[in-house]
Amino acid sequence: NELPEIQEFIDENVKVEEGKSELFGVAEGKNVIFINAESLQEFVIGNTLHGEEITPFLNSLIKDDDTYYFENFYEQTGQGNTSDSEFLVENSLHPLSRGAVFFTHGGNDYHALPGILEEKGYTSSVLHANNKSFWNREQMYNSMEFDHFYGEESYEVTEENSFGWGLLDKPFFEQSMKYLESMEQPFYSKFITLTNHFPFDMPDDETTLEPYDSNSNTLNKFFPAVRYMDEAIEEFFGHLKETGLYEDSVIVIMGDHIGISANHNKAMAQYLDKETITPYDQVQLQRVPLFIHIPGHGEGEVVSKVSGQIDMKPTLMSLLGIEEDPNEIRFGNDLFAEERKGYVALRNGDFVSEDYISTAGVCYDRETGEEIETDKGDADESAESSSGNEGPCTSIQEKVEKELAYSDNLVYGDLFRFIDFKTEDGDE
Ligand code: GP9
Repeated sequence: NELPEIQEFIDENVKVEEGKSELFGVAEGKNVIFINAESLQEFVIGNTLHGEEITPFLNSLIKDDDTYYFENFYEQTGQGNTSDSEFLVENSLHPLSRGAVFFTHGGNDYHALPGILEEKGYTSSVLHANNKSFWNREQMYNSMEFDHFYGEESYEVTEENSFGWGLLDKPFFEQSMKYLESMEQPFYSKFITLTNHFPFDMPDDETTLEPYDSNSNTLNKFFPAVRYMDEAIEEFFGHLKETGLYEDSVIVIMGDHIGISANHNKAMAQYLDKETITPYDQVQLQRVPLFIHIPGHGEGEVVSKVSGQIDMKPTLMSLLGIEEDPNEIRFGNDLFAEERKGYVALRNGDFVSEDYISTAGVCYDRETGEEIETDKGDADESAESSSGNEGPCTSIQEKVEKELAYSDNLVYGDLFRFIDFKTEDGDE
């Protein structure tokens, strides 16, 4: 039975002296509107193309006192793309190193956010204008105890309002309002956007930013598609304000995974005005935006600490004032807590800590991108370092490997079956 060992690792390395953050309960009883922003990467935020802001609305949101914006927030997905990001958010567990956990372990027991929120009187739903069976969502949403799933058939999709992957995001948000308005409150609703999806094709009459000019058609088209997403989210905020739902809700906007792969590095280097995209840059490009917008809060700021998608579940629980079960298994932290584990493990075994970035076994200074020389085991140093090859990344790397392995074992062994959550079944 590996569970005690996993619990011990979590107590010592993840929960540490976390305590309650000052923001615990600040959004108690509020609705949570979570926008899973398809392929939205951090490098476009605050940036320009042809002298124009790419994301004017999101940029204005950063300046809004009601917004916490996390500028060093990393996506941690594997081959399951969007579904992996959902898995990370709902469970604070890692997706798998191969395949998509939504497909391979959709029938497991989990202790996911929707089920926890249900015990606090929340109704949960997913809204996504795509085929319900894609990524085996139907089964996995049941396992994670979502109450409702509004898929493609819940929307009126016509030739005029769809393109590429299907219903465009603006009519998607507009048509979703009737479901949101009729939902029992408080609710937790996740909106998964679709238009800003590879290959980033857009109808001409919806394009308000000219494409980029490089050898990558994909990167070129990415910018106008991102601009459309920015406009769609702005319109959605407008709908929320018109219906009065805005004041009673916390609105989270999170990029789900990268949109531009390393295959487009030449064009990416051209856009970012770099000679080349180094392995260090590649990790930094795994940053996706995270906005936590709390209307009326007034104390928002730009947060620079290192964070990741695995932190969303404990963060949302804390904001909503939900006490954690003593047996809670999670690999993320409340983003507003003082003490945190201090690193973000990426699915391929790379990691980012406050001071270092490690990729393919090479350790870099996170601020400067300079490679850090490791001790190659000089005779002189053998008294201090018995193992040789030790550098500042070594001890974190060991934790990262353990964390990923423990998370995998929980999923492969369906180990949540064996955990007695005290808050379930009216035990408390
Ligand atoms: C499909 C949408 C996109 O339903 O969620 O998924 P992706 O291909 O990005 O994983």
